Amino acid sequence: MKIKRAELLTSCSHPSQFPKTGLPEVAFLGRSNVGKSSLLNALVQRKKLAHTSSTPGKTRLIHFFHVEAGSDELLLVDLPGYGWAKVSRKEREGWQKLIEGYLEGRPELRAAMLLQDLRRDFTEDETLLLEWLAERDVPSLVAITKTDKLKPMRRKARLAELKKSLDVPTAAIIPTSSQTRDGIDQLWKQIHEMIHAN
Ligand SMILES: Nc1nc2c(ncn2[C@@H]2O[C@H](COP(=O)(O)OP(=O)(O)OP(=O)(O)O)[C@@H](O)[C@H]2O)c(=O)[nH]1
Ligand SMILES: [Mg+2]
Repeated sequence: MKIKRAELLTSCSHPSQFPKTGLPEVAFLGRSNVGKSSLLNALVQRKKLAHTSSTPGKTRLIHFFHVEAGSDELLLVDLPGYGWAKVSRKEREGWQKLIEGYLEGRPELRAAMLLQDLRRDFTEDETLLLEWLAERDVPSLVAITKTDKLKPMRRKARLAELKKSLDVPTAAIIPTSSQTRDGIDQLWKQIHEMIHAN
């Protein structure tokens, strides 16, 4: 994929700040530390565009990235991760409101990409989120992250387990690694299809 543009458009702490470009948007959702910001960087071939950290909870605002990839122009939206215990309840509720405010009131949203670490099992957080999206007619896909962390045999077995365990509808389940770029081309293909579906 030829990336012609990848830049931070704006970072928002409140829905009133969300940009009004009218461009199609693809959002990155998932547990803290699952690799959302890293996968976004891998997609746009920029190591440090979205800030990543080994400390969970790095992304606290909604970051909108303006991207031109091949013939597509879109916004990739990096959302704060959920499930991070080390913040106050008040702060956590604030993020939740921000994320829901985005997901509920965003006609530009064409697809939600839910990330899941290959080494962890799906929890209710993921299945409820996928159901919630389906109820609102937001197409979703699951990106399994950090495939480089397991050896090929184990990787294959884990993937099969995860696929089998997920019984909610989603467009695709794609194994990825931000480190080896496993699955990146396939993700772009899915994104392209989703932003052009009506
Ligand atoms: N080995 C490996 N490590 C990864 C991969 N993707 C992310 N990581 C590491 O996982 C940690 C978290 O990555 P982030 O991209 O910051 O995760 P995030 O989901 O954006 O986290 P929050 O912003 O806290 O929600 C970092 O230390 C990354 O280097 C991957 O594909 N392979
Ligand atoms: Mg992040």
